[in-house]
Amino acid sequence: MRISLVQGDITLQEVDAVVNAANSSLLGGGGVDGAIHRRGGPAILAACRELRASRYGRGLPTGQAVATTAGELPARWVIHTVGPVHSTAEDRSELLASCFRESLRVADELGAASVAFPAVSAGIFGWPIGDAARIAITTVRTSPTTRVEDVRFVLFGQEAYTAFEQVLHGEAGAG
Ligand code: AR6
Repeated sequence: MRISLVQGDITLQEVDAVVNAANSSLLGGGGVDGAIHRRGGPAILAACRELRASRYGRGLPTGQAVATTAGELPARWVIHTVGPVHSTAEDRSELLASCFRESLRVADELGAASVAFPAVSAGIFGWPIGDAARIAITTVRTSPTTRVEDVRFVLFGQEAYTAFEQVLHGEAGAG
């Protein structure tokens, strides 16, 4: 598996699957979620509403992942995952790691060979970027997934890009 970093907008990535940093409602929000629904069009929201009506009446639990169409995005699927809100009272790293593992498991089920991830939980959900980068990269590196060949982290700004670069290339001080 090849892991690469891109600075830019995840909605423009030509990959099999784009991962969305969603919330449990699956009905949209700000950040990456807002951008994906805006650019992907109403088919994504329609598919999310169906998932709420069928499998996830109480919402998608934190740490889990589920796929829908990618609508008008240049991808085949959107994999929605729900990151944990950052907490100083409690270590929620395992839930954040689960987002990456579960997204890759869903990608594997779909037969997606290329997957683009955002820095899940590192925006509105308040996760410190260095920590988010360490958990994201470590989890993907140690994931037992078989068919995903290309994992691309798409980072919005220079700070996020640098944090991921430091972890990927093993430099100290990414925290
Ligand atoms: N492409 C790539 N990265 C982006 C983009 C984009 N278009 N837009 C933002 N980022 P966030 P979260 C970065 O807030 O922290 C929503 O309301 C952003 O700079 O999107 O998991 C959901 O509905 C940050 O580094 O996700 C949830 O309620 C990273 O993506 C909640 O926000 C993640 O920021 C989820 O919060």
